[in-house]
Amino acid sequence: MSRSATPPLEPFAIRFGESNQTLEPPGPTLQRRMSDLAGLFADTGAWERAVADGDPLVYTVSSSPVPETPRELPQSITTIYPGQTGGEFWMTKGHQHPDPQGEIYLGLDGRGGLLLFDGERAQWLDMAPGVIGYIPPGWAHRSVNVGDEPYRFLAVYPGSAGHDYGWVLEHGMGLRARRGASGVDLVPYRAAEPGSAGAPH
Ligand code: S6P
Ligand code: ZN
Repeated sequence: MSRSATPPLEPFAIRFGESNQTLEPPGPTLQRRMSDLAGLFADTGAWERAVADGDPLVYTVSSSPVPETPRELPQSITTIYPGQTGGEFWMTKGHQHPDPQGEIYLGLDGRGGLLLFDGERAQWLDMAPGVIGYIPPGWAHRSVNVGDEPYRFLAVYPGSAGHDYGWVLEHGMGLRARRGASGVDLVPYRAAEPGSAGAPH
């Protein structure tokens, strides 16, 4: 049976797990380490050093069992750990949805930012517990932890939307979020520097 022919789920309740870290019942979970973020931080040398120095866990995504199939409405909790690489705050890879549809993020814990880019315009939304960030169709999105504690949010998105990570590697996100003297400095996007092997990542 093809995925699109899968019948819709039956109704069921989904609850936040302990400390908002998971959804219960749980679905798939993924972990992104520094080595998974090749080509995303502007300072490639700092990124290479961080990979060599323990390859830290940067973020996790814990989903409910609702599948990424047409007409379903999957959800996940992303936890981004605090840190900076080359002065740039730790962040998600960022992606476009190939089938452009809206998405919402609800801030749960910590302090973050939602960076949106439509290929020409960049927007930054401050995220905190209780704030809903709306992602309109066609805007690439990346989340950033700008605090000293884990930043955690719930995402709810259409199951048919898909995920395109190559678009962000090619086009960037319009801005970069760096730690500044008084908090967050949003600076114009520049591509990642070539790596120590001389080739761009
Ligand atoms: C899915 C939604 C989030 C992200 C998650 C990780 O559409 O936007 O669940 O997948 O925050 O970010 P990324 O860019 O690695 O998928
Ligand atoms: Zn998304």
